[in-house]
Order: sequence, then C-alpha cells, then structure tokens
Amino acid sequence: MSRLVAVSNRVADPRNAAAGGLAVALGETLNATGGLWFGWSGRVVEAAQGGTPGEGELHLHHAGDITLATVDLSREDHDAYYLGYSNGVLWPVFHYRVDLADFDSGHLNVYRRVNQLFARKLAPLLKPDDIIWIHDYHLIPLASELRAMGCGQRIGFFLHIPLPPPPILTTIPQHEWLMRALFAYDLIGFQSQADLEHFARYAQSEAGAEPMGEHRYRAFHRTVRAQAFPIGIDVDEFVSLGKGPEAQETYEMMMAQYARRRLLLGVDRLDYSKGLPERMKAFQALMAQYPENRSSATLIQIAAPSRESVDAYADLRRQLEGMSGAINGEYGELDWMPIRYIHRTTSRRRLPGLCRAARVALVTPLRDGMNLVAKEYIAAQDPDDPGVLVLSRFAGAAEQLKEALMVNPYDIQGTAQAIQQALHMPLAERQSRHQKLLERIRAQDVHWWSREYLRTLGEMDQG
Ligand code: ADQ
Repeated sequence: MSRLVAVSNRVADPRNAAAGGLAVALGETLNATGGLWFGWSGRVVEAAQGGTPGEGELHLHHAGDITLATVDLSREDHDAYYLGYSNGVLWPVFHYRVDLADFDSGHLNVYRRVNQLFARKLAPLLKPDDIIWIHDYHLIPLASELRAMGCGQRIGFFLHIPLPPPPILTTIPQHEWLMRALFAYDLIGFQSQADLEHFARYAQSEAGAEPMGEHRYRAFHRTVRAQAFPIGIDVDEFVSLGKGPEAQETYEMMMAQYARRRLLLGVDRLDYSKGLPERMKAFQALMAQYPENRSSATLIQIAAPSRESVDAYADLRRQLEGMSGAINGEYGELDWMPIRYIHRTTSRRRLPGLCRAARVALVTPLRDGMNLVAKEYIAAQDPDDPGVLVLSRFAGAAEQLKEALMVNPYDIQGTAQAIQQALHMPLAERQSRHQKLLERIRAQDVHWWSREYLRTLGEMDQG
C-alpha cells in the first residue's frame, strides 16, 4: 500500500479528539501507511523577528506512526496568501459573491509564492510511490509547482467549497492560470454534481477540453479525472459523543430551560456564505405571520468567530448583533427572548446534546460546499422523536438530503412557511423523513468518502 501524503492549509494531530472531520477521515489511512501530513504551522513570524517573505522554517513532529510536517509563514506571506487571495478572492467568488471580492490587490503573486514555498519544503520529503492528496482552495497551484520540480507521483485534489459556473468563475482575472493549475492533478474531487458540471462546462467552453468518458477531461496537454465525492461525517463517532456526559448534560439543561418552548437551532461559522441575516429575517417573518409562535419558539443561533480581520466578516458581525437586538426588542417578553445569538464556538462534546434538544435545525446557507452541520443534526436525533431539518437548496448537502424541508434562503416568506411546517410536522412524518436521512448519511459517511477517493486515485496510472 502506498504511503499517503496529505496536504492542507492547517494540520491537526489525528489522535486529538477535537482535531475535526478531516483528521478523522485521513487519520486511519495516514496511520495505516505511516503517512505524512503537511501544511502551515499556524505560526506567523513578524519581519522584526526575522520572518522573510517566501521563506519559513520546517518543523517535523511525530504523532504515533504519522509525521506532521509544518512550515511557518512570514507576516507578509500570511496576510496576502491567506487573508488576501484565499479568503479575499477565492472564497467570495467560489461562493458566488463577486461583489465581496478584492481583485485589485497584488495578492496573487504571494499566493503563488507560498505555494512554491510549500512545494520546495514538501518535495524533499516525498518518496517515489507516495500518493499525495491536497485539500482546498488555498493550495490549488501546489501540484503544478510540484510537477515543475519533477514530481511524477499521483496527486489528487479535493475542493471543499463550491465551484461556481463559468460566468462567475471567469470574473477572477487569473481564472485561466488557476484552472490550468488544476489540470496538473490526476484526480479532482468536488462536493457535488453541480460543482462537477461547472468544472466540465468551464473545461469545455474556456479550455477547449473534450470529455473523454470515464470522468476524464483533456486540456493543457494533460488528462485529469474529475468526480463528485460528497464528504460525510463520522456518524458513529457523533452518536457516541451524544452519549457522553457533556452532551447529556447539555441536552438536559436545554430541555429543562426550554420545557415550554420549541427550540430552533443554527450552528455556523460566522460567514456571509451561511445566510445568517436572511435566517433571522425568516424567523422574524415567522413571528409576524404565525403569532402562535410568539412566546414559544426560540432560535438559538451560535456563530463561531471566523476570519475577523477580513472587513466583510466584521460588518456581518455588527449586522447580526443589530438584527437580533431589534427582533428581541420587537417581540421579546419579560420571560421570553425570541433569539439567543451567541458569538462563540460550541464545544464539540456539547454539540450533539444541543442538536438533540432542537425541534428544528436551520441550515440555510446562501451557498455551501457541503455543510456538515446538517449531517450532524440528523445523526444526533432520537429516532423515536426526531427533529426536522430545514435545509437550503444551495448547500451541497441538498443533493443527498432530499427528505429535508428544502428552502430557498433568499425567499424569506417561503422559509418562514417551511419553519412553520417543521414546527408542526406530525411524528410519523418526522420519523419517516429522519430514517431515510440517517440511512443516507450512514451510507456515505466520512470513511466512505476517503476510501472512495483514495481508491480512485490509487487505481490511476502513475505519472
Ligand atoms: P465550514 O464552512 O467550516 O467547512 P461546515 O461543514 O458547516 O462548514 O462545518 C464544519 C465543522 O465545523 C462541523 O463539524 C461543525 O460542527 C463545526 N462548526 C461549525 N460552526 C460551529 C460552531 N459555531 N461551534 C462549533 N462547531 C462548529 C468547509 C465548507 C463546507 C464543508 C466543509 C467540509 O465550507 O461546505 O462541508 O468544509 O468539507
């Protein structure tokens, strides 16, 4: 079995319970193959402390049989690669928010420079028959930089965020360079069929690629395979977390505190792609149109702080604070506040308890690669008395989770109606929808995802 080399912007120790989904997904194969996980160390070195652009110290650590290799970044590199290009251009445009992209910056050169730095540090650590799996939009050009240094290993890429259709993608001044870089991979994985179709359309209309059957496309003198591999969660792990003391305690506390109320729950990173203002407006419309929910329905919205030094995120934070205050002012009673807005991360151990206590989950992004919260909510439910998932049709998860109540988050009235339907859905219907949803997330869980991806990449010819 070839050694797995995983590359992502951030690296985590898979033995750590809070390491997150990617660590769980990759941990098994990394362990089994004595693998290497490479990425940014999370350390930013200021110029005054010797942080030189294009340079960074390499650190090697061992986590059991896995080697963790990380590189520091200078302040200038971090700001332009991470904040400027990855999160200031690629994140907004890939989420269809051209209006929020900052194209004027000269950040592209630094984005490229950091990818070259990573390639320079990674290449000497590679063995000839390694399988290399690179993750996400920060690292699109990494394979082409490795190829330029003579790496002939099989290299795969997985895009965790959506790929927009060509009219939006082509707003990026360097779209051709980016897409050409994708063709340096052997296998490109997307979250959904929609993303894959956008790739195929771009390849054909902009790069003159011919589909060659078997998910293969040829352009820029290379042939790539492109396919959808919807990422899942570790259902068993989430279910067993739900049986743990923190989750149980959270569940009981919520049930005691909201004994007479119906709980609605939103759990997100504070990000403009997640549709949080629209969600609050839909909740406000629910109060206005269906007054029977006043004094009874409570929305708990947890928004974890994220990328706070990017302007669009600070603006959103202020907007949400203003909106939740206004809705509470308008509808609140002495003994009831309609919205509890919490700008904090919830501990992973408490999350299943919170999910189980909620009668309705609102997962209503304006655009999302997949959205794992939707799957976590399903996994956390009591099958005998499950809650209802209200899901945006614009989340990648919508392609799989057909039995959710599907909404268009831009349609505030329509979303309010769906929330009303969710709050009053009969038990038998809740059970039958939940059962089908649970089957789906079990059949395509995170282990299925990494197995399928790595099997496909492993079966490809080398070089
Ligand atoms: P994210 O945009 O971060 O990920 P998502 O998939 O919803 O979005 O969440 C990832 C994880 O973060 C989940 O396990 C969730 O429980 C946790 N999380 C989110 N908000 C939290 C909060 N407030 N407190 C505690 N935990 C929280 C990107 C893409 C997604 C894609 C994933 C995986 O944007 O579309 O599903 O990668 O590929």
